[in-house]
Amino acid sequence: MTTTDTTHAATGRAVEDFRERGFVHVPDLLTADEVARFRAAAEAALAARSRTDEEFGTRIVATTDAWEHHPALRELALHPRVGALAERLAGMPLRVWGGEVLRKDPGHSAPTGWHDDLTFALLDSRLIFNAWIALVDVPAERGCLTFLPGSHRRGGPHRVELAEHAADPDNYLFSHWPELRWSPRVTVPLRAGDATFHQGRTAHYAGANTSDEARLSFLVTFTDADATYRPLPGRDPLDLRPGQPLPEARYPRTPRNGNP
Ligand SMILES: O=C(O)CCC(=O)C(=O)O
Repeated sequence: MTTTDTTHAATGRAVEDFRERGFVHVPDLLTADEVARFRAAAEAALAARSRTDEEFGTRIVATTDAWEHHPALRELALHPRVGALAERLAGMPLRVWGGEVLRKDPGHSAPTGWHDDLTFALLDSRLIFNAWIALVDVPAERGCLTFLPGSHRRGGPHRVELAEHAADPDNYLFSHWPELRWSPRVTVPLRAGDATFHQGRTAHYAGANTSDEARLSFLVTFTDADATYRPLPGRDPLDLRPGQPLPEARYPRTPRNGNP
């Protein structure tokens, strides 16, 4: 399998989709060999240490800081092909802010409710976004992501308080921005090795896994290089001061693969 030519992909529709629609589907981001290797690393990382999300009710099984503890997953989070594409989509210098394995088990999962990632982001940033990389085929019934195109451009506050989400986890976006309920929804099934990139303000959702195989993905979170730490009420997990720039040693600039 050939991988996406990031130069080609990111100079045309991909950049436009990411900026105008708030998300983009990138086929063949990883080769088949890479998928096999990173999938094995992802399974090993989950077996070593994982937790099941009960807070948001998604029952996603996730790692904690996997990209910092597992060399192969660090390689994926800092993959030059992924980083170069991310910078072209963003049009600005970036840092890697996180890299985690996510698994939704068949028969024991729930939908990931409608949300935007900014609500939970521990950053003041010009741009924060996720690359959701499929490590197995993820058709709709396995719980791929669904987006509201253009929702990142909605008016109103840039982000709402975390308490709004806590008060009404599945509906807080629609309560605050009622027009979103009537937006077209775009569901993006992924083949193993494909990815979607979505902005932190883009409303999205994922279905439960109703298939008979696990949904396995790797999530890389990027932020603009000048972002600063911003704890949220009741959530201040990092050894950083509010307003502190992100330390390069822990949150490195995205490597690039030679693309200008
Ligand atoms: O994988 C999921 O179900 C949710 C992922 C998500 O919300 C995200 O990548 O921002």
